This record gives sequence, C-alpha cells and structure tokens, in this order.
Amino acid sequence: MNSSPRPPEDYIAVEYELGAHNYKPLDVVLTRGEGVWVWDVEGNRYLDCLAAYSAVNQGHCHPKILETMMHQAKRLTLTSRAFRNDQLAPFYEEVAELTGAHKILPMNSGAEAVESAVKAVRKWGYEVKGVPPGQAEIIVAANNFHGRTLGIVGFSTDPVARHNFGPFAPGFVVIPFGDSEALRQAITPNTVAFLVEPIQGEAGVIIPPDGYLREIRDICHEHGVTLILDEIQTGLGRTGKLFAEEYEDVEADVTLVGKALSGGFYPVSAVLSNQEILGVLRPGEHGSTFGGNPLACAVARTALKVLVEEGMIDNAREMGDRFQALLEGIGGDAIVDVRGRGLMIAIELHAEAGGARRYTEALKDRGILCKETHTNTIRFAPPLVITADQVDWAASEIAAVVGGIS
Ligand code: IF1
Repeated sequence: MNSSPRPPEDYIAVEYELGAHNYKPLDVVLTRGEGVWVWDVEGNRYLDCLAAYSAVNQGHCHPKILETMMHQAKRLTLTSRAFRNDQLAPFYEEVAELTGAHKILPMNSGAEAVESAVKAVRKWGYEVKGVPPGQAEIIVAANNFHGRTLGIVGFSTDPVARHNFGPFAPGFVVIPFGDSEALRQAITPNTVAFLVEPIQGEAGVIIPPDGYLREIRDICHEHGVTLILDEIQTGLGRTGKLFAEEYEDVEADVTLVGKALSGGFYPVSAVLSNQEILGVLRPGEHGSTFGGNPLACAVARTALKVLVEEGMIDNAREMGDRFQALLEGIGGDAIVDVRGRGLMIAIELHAEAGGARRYTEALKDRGILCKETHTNTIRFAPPLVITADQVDWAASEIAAVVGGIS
C-alpha cells in the first residue's frame, strides 16, 4: 500500500500541478495519526491542534472505531436505501438515546445535513405552519459558516465564499449574531426557522452573550419559528458538553451533527429532530446514495460509544479550562483575546502582530499543527483525548512562539 515515502516537496509539487487550488495548506505532508499525534513523511511528530476542524474529537485512528470499520467493511458497506440494513435501526436507537432526538435523518456531509434541514423546515412551513407556497423565510446570522454548497453560500456573508458563484436562492434573512432582539425584529409570518451556530467557529470562535441561546429559544417558541442549531462543529463534546446548547439548558427543534459523528473515519452527518418537522418528508422526496449506509452507521455507533464511555466530553471541559487558563497567562503584547468553550479555543492577535499565518508556521516548526482563521485569529481544537501534560506542553510552545515573534 504505502510505497516508500517521497520527499515532501514531491507531494506538494504534484498537488500544485494536478489539484484545484481551493486550499492553502501548511506545507506539512502527513502520513500517520494516532490519538493527538500525527507524523509527516519525514518522521516529524506534531500535536494536532485542529483535529480536522473537530471531526477527529476521538483522536486519530481510534482503535475501537477502526475495529468496527474493518469488521463492517468485510460484511456490508452499502445497499442504498432501496433496501434495509441491520445497522440503521441500532444507529437510530443509540442516537435517540444519547441526544433525545425523536426523528433522525442520516446524511453524509455536514453541508448535506444543513441543506436537508433547510428543505425540511421549508416544507414544514408550507404544510404545517401554513406559509404561502414559495414564501418561506429562514433567518441566519452574519458571519455564519454552514458549509460550501451553493444553497449555503447563498446565505453566507463572506464575500470570498460568494464571489462569482451566483445567482443564489432567495428566502434568507441575515441578522447580527448574538443579538436576540434583532431576531425578534426580523421574524415575519413567513419565517419558518432561525439557523445559527451556538458558537461561530469559522468566524473565529465567536461566543454569544450569556443568555443568547435561551433568548432565541424563547423567541422562536413565541413566534412558531423552528430553531435549528448547527452543532456540526460545536457538538459531540467539543465545547465540554455533548452539545453547546446545554450550557443554557436549551433544546433546539432541529440539531445538526456531523464531523466527529464518525470520529474522522467516514463522512456521516444527521438531522436530529421530531415527527412534526421530519414527518413532512415522504418516500421519494429526499435522500442520498450513501445516507444511512451500514458502514456509516456502524462507524458512528462506535464513535459515539467511545466518546461517552471514555469520558472525552468531561475531559474536553477540564482540559479546555486548563488550556485557556494557560493561554490567558501568556504575556507580551501580541494577544488581544483568548476565548473558547471546552476545547474550542481561539487566540486573537493584534493586527500589527503580522497575521496569524506566520504563527501557525512557527508553531508547525515546534511540533504543533493549528489553523488561522481570517487574518489575526488562531484556533486551537485538539482531539478531546488530550492529556494535561500535552496541554501544558502545547501552551508552553505557544507562549514561546507568541511571546517570541516580535
Ligand atoms: C472546509 C471552515 C470549520 C461547519 C459547520 C457545517 C459545516 C461545517 C459549523 C459543513 C464545516 C469545515 C469545512 C472545512 C473546514 C471546516 C471549517 F473553516 F470551513 F469553516 F470547521 F470552521 N457547519 N466546517 O464548521 O460540514 O460539509 O464540511 O462536512 O475545508 O471547507 P461539511
């Protein structure tokens, strides 16, 4: 399988020549992962402080998820939903038991879960709420990130995500994030949903004011608007709770999950909701080739099992608090702000600090992989299995770099 590794510049040159340039990755060519660690083709080890944007919460190549994947892959991988399989029902049962969902729609990518939720709440609006055909409105937050499909970038406020991809679908209203009064003002009789991340990830780990989730929950209840919380990045332990909504004891009408739902082994996502909303979908009205396939369901079942049974959610809260406290203690004048919940953390740098990218490059040279978002923010989101010693080491390296670069 793995022929002898080529020099990293070889891989980079081929990617440059043959690959679309829709990313600007760090020039590190990874070949192996285990827990919080990844290794490049030259044998250098790195602490992964991105965890594939929270898709590898359980740590790289978790042995139990791998075992399940290998076992299921030898038995049955894909049948299409034209037939039934023996993994889907147990997946439904275990997801319902863990999350409280009463109806579940299995999909593949996070964006597919978002698009599926948009379709379902629009249909709910027409068939249950009584919105006139074609008039459904969905409210979204400025600086949102919900994926890269045409429907989703159509309601993005990021010019880079939208440039030259139009025309876009109508029916979306943008309000400021974190302002519940703006939500109340934006609601009309045709509003069917408010779609929002509990914490905005790509925007730079933007945490809303205390009470915001509770307020938007109440406003949506008052006005017969469904609350869709996109927990694709914040969910499944990342913020130190199973779902970020738990910090304000809120329950969304629709909760979206993806990424770590498979522990990084396979694209698995789901729309978690109830009969009133997902009951509007009837045979032949929605689906996908791979949605709910036996391999995806088997992998997801084990990914959820180890997340809970190995205490990863509590560890995320404890290690997140530790990590944030250490980062807040970093001196120097480069850091404007340290913010986060659990192990969803960001450092915002002063504009004159020269941009976050140079810090991620310097951290790579010290064995830490992380990602900048926008110009001056670095995100830290290691796998939830990180230990106190690893947190302490990472924080000391970050302090050396952030303090060291003038
Ligand atoms: C890339 C960003 C993060 C998400 C939320 C839905 C999706 C995502 C809250 C769609 C996906 C990924 C996309 C990935 C990088 C990463 C990302 F930088 F693009 F914005 F995490 F912040 N909702 N986020 O974060 O899920 O379809 O990707 O499975 O390279 O585009 P997906």
